[in-house]
Formats: sequence, structure tokens, C-alpha cells
Amino acid sequence: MEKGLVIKSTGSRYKILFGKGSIAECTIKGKLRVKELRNTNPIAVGDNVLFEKDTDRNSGVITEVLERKNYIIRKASNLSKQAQIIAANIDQVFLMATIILPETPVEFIDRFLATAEAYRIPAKIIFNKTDLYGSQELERMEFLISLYTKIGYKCFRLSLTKEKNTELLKIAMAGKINLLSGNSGVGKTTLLNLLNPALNLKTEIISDYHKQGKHITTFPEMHLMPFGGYIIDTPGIRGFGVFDMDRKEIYHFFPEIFRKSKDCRFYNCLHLEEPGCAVRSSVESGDIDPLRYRSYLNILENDNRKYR
Ligand SMILES: Nc1nc2c(ncn2[C@@H]2O[C@H](COP(=O)(O)OP(=O)(O)OP(=O)(O)O)[C@@H](O)[C@H]2O)c(=O)[nH]1
Ligand SMILES: [Mg+2]
Ligand SMILES: [Zn+2]
Repeated sequence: MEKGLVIKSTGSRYKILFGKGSIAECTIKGKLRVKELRNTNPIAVGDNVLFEKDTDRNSGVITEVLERKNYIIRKASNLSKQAQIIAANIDQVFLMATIILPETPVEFIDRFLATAEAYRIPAKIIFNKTDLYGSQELERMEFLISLYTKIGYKCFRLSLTKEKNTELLKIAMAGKINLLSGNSGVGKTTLLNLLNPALNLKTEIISDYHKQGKHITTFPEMHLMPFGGYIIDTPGIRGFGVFDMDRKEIYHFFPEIFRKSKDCRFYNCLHLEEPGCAVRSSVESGDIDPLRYRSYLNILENDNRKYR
């Protein structure tokens, strides 16, 4: 029996890293299921597993998934109750966002951050493609950076085609398991290739017509970085449907709203029309940004339509 780390999962075949950097292609033993979760992929990137290795070839059969520190789930679709584990045992998540080509909506950012809060995984934001921005876009980016920094999310400015200055990012990622997420075409895979040129992963120019990426990366995959630690490259997501959040708890996942809620008159205030709501007064005074409040309301209304 060997112990290994799942670095790629295509649903039925798994790539396992074990020993001193060896790779084995594995399948799962018939009945293997994850107890607490139904309707989902039983093994995800980042899982630590035990497997029986074939003696002669670099292949094997996974017999057990070791206990997870955490995992991040995404709904398969809005209607079905099916869920998919994107990755497990993550130290932190990075959302890569762009102001244009493609435009990352604020609500998308907020859904992502709220999901990370719900899983108690620290989140940071990377604003990429700054080389493409004119004064308006730069202003927009700086507005968002000050908004999110104030709440407590560290932000990075990046251009992967011009300055290519990734030093701060490397320091933040070193020695950790980092999940990299974001819309298709924002430059996730380009970043991995820059950080580890040996990878030579596939990227593609985003189409002018749709101003969207083409979903070039199709399965999450974990890559070892020369500066230590791992990055999980993920397929571009169109949106982030929040998974199974209790209506009464959603505001817990907006840190600045949660902090303010302690001053609301009612302990069970949902910050809608209740009298004496400190959150609403803060939105009116500008202490809480109206965009964030709107994202909160949209999640509360369970408006996941655009976000699958
Ligand atoms: N101008 C500019 N282009 C960039 C930058 N970073 C990435 N790109 C380009 O954006 C396009 C899409 O990049 P990818 O790395 O494939 O995007 P991705 O996020 O991995 O996309 P999916 O795999 O589809 O989710 C490529 O043509 C990159 O060269 C940047 O900083 N500036
Ligand atoms: Mg990609
Ligand atoms: Zn309130």
C-alpha cells in the first residue's frame, strides 16, 4: 500500500503523486464512496489517498481517501441537487479577476468570497491584465482594490504579458496548496506557465466576439511550483452558485456586514426592512458599500440563475 496525493481527476481516472515525485495513473476500487456526501465525485484533486500499486507499471487502484481538512464544492447545475468537489485540503484560494476582456462582475467576486468564507478558507484577489487598462479601467480596479482591502482581502495587481512581476504573489503562495479560480480567459493558466515554464500548459486567446474565454482548461489539476507549494489550476467558471448556505447565515460570510450586524436591534435581523438595522444605516452612510449589500441581497434571494 502506498500513500499519495491526487493531482488530477477526470472523474474516473486519477493522477497520483507519491514517493519522491513519482506519478501513478489510478482508478477507484468499485465501492469506494465518501460517507457524508452523496451524488458527488468521491475523490478530488488535493485528496490524500491510499492505493495499491501494480508492481511493474505506474498504475494502481485507490482503496481509501484519507480524512479531509476541507473541500470546496460547486453545484453541478442550478436545478439538480448534484454537487461536485472542486478540490480538497486547500490552504488558500485566489480569485483571478479582470476589469475587461473578460469583465468580472462584482457579484461574481462576492459570491466567490462568500463561498470561501463559508468553507473558512482564506481568499485573496488577483487583478490581472493591467496592461490593457485605460484610465477608466484603472480607476475601476483601484476602487475595487480599496473596497476589498478595507474588508480584509489582500489584492494583487498583475500583468502577465508586460511587467510580469509575480514576486509578491510567489511570496504569498509559497509552501501552500493554492487554488486558482476565475472566469474563463482571465489568465489563470498563463500565470502557471509563467511561474513554472516547464509546465507548458495550454492557453488560448479569448475570442473578440464574445469577449470570453473558451474554457481551455477542462479539469482541475495541481502543479508543483519551483518556489515551493502547489497551485491548482481550475477550468474557468461562468459563475459561482453558492452551495447550501442557510438563509439566516449568509451575512456571516460578508465580514463587514457580519461585524456591523452586532449593532442591529434584533438578533435575528436579516438586514432587509427590520427597524433599527445597523447594516442598512451603514449602507446609507457609505460605510458598507452598496455593491456588496446588493450581492448579499441577491444571494439571499437565491438568485443563482446566472451562476452555474
Ligand atoms: N494582455 C494580456 N493578456 C493576458 C494576460 N494574462 C493572460 N492573457 C491572455 O489571456 C488569454 C487567456 O489566458 P488563459 O491563461 O488561457 O486563461 P484561463 O483563465 O486559463 O482560461 P480557461 O482555462 O478557459 O479558464 C491568453 O491569450 C493569454 O495570453 C495579461 O496580463 N495581459
Ligand atoms: Mg486555463
Ligand atoms: Zn440588520
